This record gives sequence, structure tokens and C-alpha cells, in this order.
Amino acid sequence: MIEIEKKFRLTKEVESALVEGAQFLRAKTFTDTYFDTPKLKLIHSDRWLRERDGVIELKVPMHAGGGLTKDSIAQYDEITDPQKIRTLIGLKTSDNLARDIAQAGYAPIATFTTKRRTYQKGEFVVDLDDVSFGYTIGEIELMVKSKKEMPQARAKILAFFKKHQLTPTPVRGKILELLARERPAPYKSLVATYKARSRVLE
Ligand code: V4E
Repeated sequence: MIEIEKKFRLTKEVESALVEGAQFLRAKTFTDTYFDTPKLKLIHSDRWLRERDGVIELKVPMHAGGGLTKDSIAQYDEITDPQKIRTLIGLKTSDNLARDIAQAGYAPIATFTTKRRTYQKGEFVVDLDDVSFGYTIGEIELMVKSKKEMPQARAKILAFFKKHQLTPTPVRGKILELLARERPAPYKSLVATYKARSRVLE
């Protein structure tokens, strides 16, 4: 399945409007640790390596041009197969992925905990995140089976934003917000790199 998602700034007013008529699905708390080099080599190339509650995942763009469309809709593949992760970021192969990651020079760059509440609203999944470093953010998600269904899913998400008067302007995801706050120099370099590729960093 391919996940198509768009983030929005979460306020009390936005939350009240969204949960009205929505079905509560679950509440979950999870901790993410992101891994990269000190100069953020992976993130500079739009690859996001993290451990979420003990499971190592790599998020990579669905398209060579980057995972974020001009409308700030994210289309990323979430890879958990250790061998695929090794191939995609050029790791040596041992029987321990965490060790291979460390040996390649990738170390934890940020850790935070998220309290997530998930709702179903029509065919959309709505995630509302409250993050340990003092940040709230939401996202609207649709899952599709094939690439050819992606344009329609993007249009549906944009229509959802319009219907619920959500501001469609770019919003920084959790890890980027933390980097912007705590590592301004590498963050500045990220902004410049993404801008040079005509892409906005959020
Ligand atoms: C792919 C990516 C990042 C890695 C984390 O992805 P994100 O969607 O922020 O994670 P999370 O925990 O909120 O959602 P989950 O993985 O549980 O569905 S950080 C930034 N990107 C690319 C990106 C971007 N630059 N801007 C936007 C709006 N989305 C994604």
C-alpha cells in the first residue's frame, strides 16, 4: 500500500472541527529516534532513517524528484525489510541491522515521543500528534494500492483541506521542527539544498 498524506497545523479549533462526526480509532504513544551523519547526509537526499519503538524504518520518496509534491503532499515508501534498507543506504551486511547502521557512521540525531490520536473521517484517516518537545501537528492520510491511483488521492486530500478550511500552506514535520529548533546550522544547509532542487523543506 502507498501512503499519501498532507500535514496541517493543529490547533484546538482545528481539532474540534475535525473530530466532529469522525470515528475515534485509537490512541498510541511511540518514540522515534532518527539516525544520520553529523551533516545530515541522508536527510539532505530525502532519506529518513528512524527507529520507532524498536523497529527500524527507512522512508524514501516514491518519485526520483522527491517525495513531496508542489501541493506539499507526501508520497513516501516506508521500508522495514532490513536487506532493502541496507541496499538503499549502502550498508554492509551482518546479522544485526543496528550494528550495520552504526558502522556506516549513522548515529542518533534526535529522539522524541509522540502521543497520537487517530480518527476515521469518511475514507480519510486523521492523525493528531502531540509531541514531547512541545509541538502539535496533524495529518490527513489516504492509502492507495497502485501509483496510478495517486493523482486522484491527492485531489481528494486537497478537497478535504478545502472543505474543512485547513490551511494548505507547508508545515514542518516533527523531525524538521526539532532540527530547526536545535540544529540551526545543518537545518539551514538542508533548506538551501532543497531550495536548489526547487523544493520546499517542511
Ligand atoms: C519523509 C519526511 C520525514 C520523515 C518523517 O516523516 P513524517 O511524515 O514527518 O513522520 P510522521 O511520524 O509524522 O508520520 P508517519 O511516518 O507516522 O506517517 S520528515 C519530512 N519528510 C518529507 C516531508 C516533508 N518534507 N514535508 C512534508 C509535509 N511531509 C513529508
